[in-house]
Amino acid sequence: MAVVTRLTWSEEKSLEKMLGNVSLRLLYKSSVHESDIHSMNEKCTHQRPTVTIIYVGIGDDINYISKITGATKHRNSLLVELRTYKPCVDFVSEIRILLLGPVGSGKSSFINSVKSVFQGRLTRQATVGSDVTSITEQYRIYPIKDGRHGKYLPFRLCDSMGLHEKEGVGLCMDDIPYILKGCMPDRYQLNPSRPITPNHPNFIASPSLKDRIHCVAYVLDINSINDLSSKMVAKFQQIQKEVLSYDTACVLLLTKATNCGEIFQGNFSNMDKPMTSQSQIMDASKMLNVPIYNTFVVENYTSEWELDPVKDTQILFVLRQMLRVAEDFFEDLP
Ligand SMILES: Nc1nc2c(ncn2[C@@H]2O[C@H](COP(=O)(O)OP(=O)(O)OP(=O)(O)O)[C@@H](O)[C@H]2O)c(=O)[nH]1
Ligand SMILES: [Mg+2]
Repeated sequence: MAVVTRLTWSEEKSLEKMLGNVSLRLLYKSSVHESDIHSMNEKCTHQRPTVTIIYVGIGDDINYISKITGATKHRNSLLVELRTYKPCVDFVSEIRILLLGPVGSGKSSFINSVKSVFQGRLTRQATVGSDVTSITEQYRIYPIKDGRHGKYLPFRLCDSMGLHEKEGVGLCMDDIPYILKGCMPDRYQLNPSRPITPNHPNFIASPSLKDRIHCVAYVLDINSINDLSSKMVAKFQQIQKEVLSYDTACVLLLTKATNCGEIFQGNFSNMDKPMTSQSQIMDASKMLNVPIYNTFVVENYTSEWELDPVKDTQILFVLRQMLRVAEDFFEDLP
């Protein structure tokens, strides 16, 4: 087969013009030469500067490209909004969001996901894993940095030990009011059977409004909603009463969704494999008594190497909604 370019004469000329009036010569064509990166390298190294042209097919590829382009635009506008975000009241410099949920529901992974989007690369600062008891054993208040050398953004994500249906395992229920009020210091070593006391040397005795939790996110694995034991549901109800008594805003975050992009666009059709459905989301919202408009789905970064604009968009959208819900809390203050 002849080694001739697929570019039309005018495409070739405009490419040459774009590159600074150079003259192009075809060195390698994957349909003629061996179609692997090594043979391409062999043909093209020790040559003058080279240009690689990749043709994408029509159909699925076009849909994929338009999906990624749309998501990238949306992601970038959410990033701009969150980078310039300021709490609506002067007396609170930053919003604190607490993640509460069963062991292994994806709380720490969500924090890593948010941090990653702002860093522009995947970071795994919060320890993540799978065990019957919680992997997270310290109470952590994570700041979010805009880029590796950027400023800190005015919101923090608070990570805690996972809840467990058994007493004496997982986050101690008596710790929750102290966390909500802002008495618990960063890096406090949680003890499932012994709550923090005001005698602890780092106990924050007189927390101000800025130290307290402004929004609680109940985090649940969407695939295990129907497996929640009655004891766990009872624990949630107890926590919700507590949260309500402090007038703290709350949202429900459903993790491990499988088709976030589609859900995000309100597209629940065209599902040829078992995927997260609208009814799963509605069941979870009813079970925890959190309105559907404050119920969000997310697919955290877990084993990926690179960021994905569709995932980024979903993660930033959820974060933006959490901040909006927290702002409603301030509006309601006496
Ligand atoms: N597929 C998938 N896996 C997830 C997602 N989020 C978390 N995981 C996985 O679920 C497991 C638990 O995640 P963690 O982030 O450690 O959960 P956690 O709620 O912090 O758990 P504890 O600290 O033990 O209470 C890990 O193996 C994660 O990789 C998600 O959205 N999708
Ligand atoms: Mg954790």
